Amino acid sequence: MTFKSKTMRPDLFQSPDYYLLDELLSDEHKMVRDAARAWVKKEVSPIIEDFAQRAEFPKQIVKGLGEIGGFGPYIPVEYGGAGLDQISYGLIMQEIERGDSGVRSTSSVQSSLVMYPIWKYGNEEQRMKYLPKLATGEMIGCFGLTEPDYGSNPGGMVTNFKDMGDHYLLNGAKMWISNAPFADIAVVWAKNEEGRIHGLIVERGMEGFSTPETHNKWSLRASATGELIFDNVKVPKENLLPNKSGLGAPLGCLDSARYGIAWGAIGAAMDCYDTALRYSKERIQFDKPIGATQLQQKKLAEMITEITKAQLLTWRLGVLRNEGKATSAQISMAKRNNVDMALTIARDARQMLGGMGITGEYSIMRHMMNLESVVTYEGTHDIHLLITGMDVTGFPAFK
Ligand code: TGC
Ligand code: FAD
Repeated sequence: MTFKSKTMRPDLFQSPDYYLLDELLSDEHKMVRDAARAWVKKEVSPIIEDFAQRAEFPKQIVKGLGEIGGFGPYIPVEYGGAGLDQISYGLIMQEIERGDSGVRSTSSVQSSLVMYPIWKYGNEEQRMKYLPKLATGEMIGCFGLTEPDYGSNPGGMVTNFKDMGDHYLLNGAKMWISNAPFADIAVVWAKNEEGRIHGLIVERGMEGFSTPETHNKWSLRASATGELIFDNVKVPKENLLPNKSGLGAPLGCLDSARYGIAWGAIGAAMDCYDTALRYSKERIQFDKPIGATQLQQKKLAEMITEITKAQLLTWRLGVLRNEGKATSAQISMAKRNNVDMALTIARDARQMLGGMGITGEYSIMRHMMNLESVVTYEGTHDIHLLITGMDVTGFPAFK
């Protein structure tokens, strides 16, 4: 289906590269990034505002997301992934989120929260059964960690399973789950009878498993969010992920997703900056472009400074990830810094457009509202600060 936006302007995006970061990228990085950028311009920008306004996920982009490496960019080719390095993965997330954080959410969940645990913690049968279909988007997954009473503190979860001899019996509920309403499978974290956390693959159609949609969101409207409800669900024993258990298992997936979000947030920030910069040169007030005023230049100068700092931070983190040296705390710092940076830029950019900034004709207000979820999920802004605090002092201040 071709769908032309009734509201949004043509996508004129030009990527800022103030410190010539392109010189640090390989030809492959640039090729992957440019392909993702071209795809977003053609397939996401023209339709996304209307889908967000209608609070609908644009299902028609799923196949294309798979083709640009948006599903499992770093998963080995033998399992259907793109076999790319961590910088290519980050650049793909940057470009997708430049289009919309909700679309990047779908990509993050599928790649880092569904494919990653099946690849890392699953057995060979599970890898071969699920990964190739997830890589193309033929199958969509979701990740159930958060519960109504356990968000920042997932270790307290009450969702549980009992060993019934020939199957496991799963009970409990998950909340705020991206992709839940249409996912074919869910990677669900639950406690066994000893209170140890394990990952289980739950498939749509299993009796007692339902996924009601969460409505009335003002943020991530083009991404579907829902609950996962387990009412005596019989899960086959072969669906347990055998190779890692404990809270460290889901948190390990979050490391990969949070890293992608650190790059993604730069994309949203670049789009807001680029839009505000163009507008400031065209909009005339008091007989001159608003970009010729000191107050608006201050905003733009601070935006490009913060984007450049975030680009450098994140590129270095990508190098450390490629070398297997990045720590969870380093990832937390980048996620926290970059999302906060993007949110501040979105708010300033929106003001620079005056009244036009609140309309769907420009992407800024949608980015701004989306980023209110991004600053909350995958660990809130404050939780990531506490992770950094714990890392530098050695004292956990959560409890
Ligand atoms: P704590 O005692 O510190 O740790 C428990 C075990 O986990 C290990 N660990 C990690 N392992 C891998 N990666 C990490 N980032 C890890 N952080 C900790 C740790 O070493 C320990 O291992 P072991 O072997 O000693 O048992 O755990 P805690 O209960 O004190 O909690 C720590 C805290 C608060 C940092 C953690 O729970 C946390 O990160 N909370 C935030 C929750 C969160 O981020 N939820 C995200 C849900 S998924 C989501 O939002 C998807 S949005 C998707 C989208 O649309 O993009
Ligand atoms: P709470 O944990 O109740 O936090 C409330 C406030 O208290 C926050 O400001 C927090 O920073 C603060 N706080 C908490 N503990 C402390 C402390 N010790 N010290 C100081 N301050 C503290 N989860 C999934 O499992 N899968 C998904 O796919 C998923 N997708 C999501 C999609 C959206 C759109 C949203 C909004 C959320 C999603 N989440 C998902 C859930 C998300 O990870 C949680 O919302 C997040 O971890 C915060 O949990 P909470 O909402 O329960 O807030």
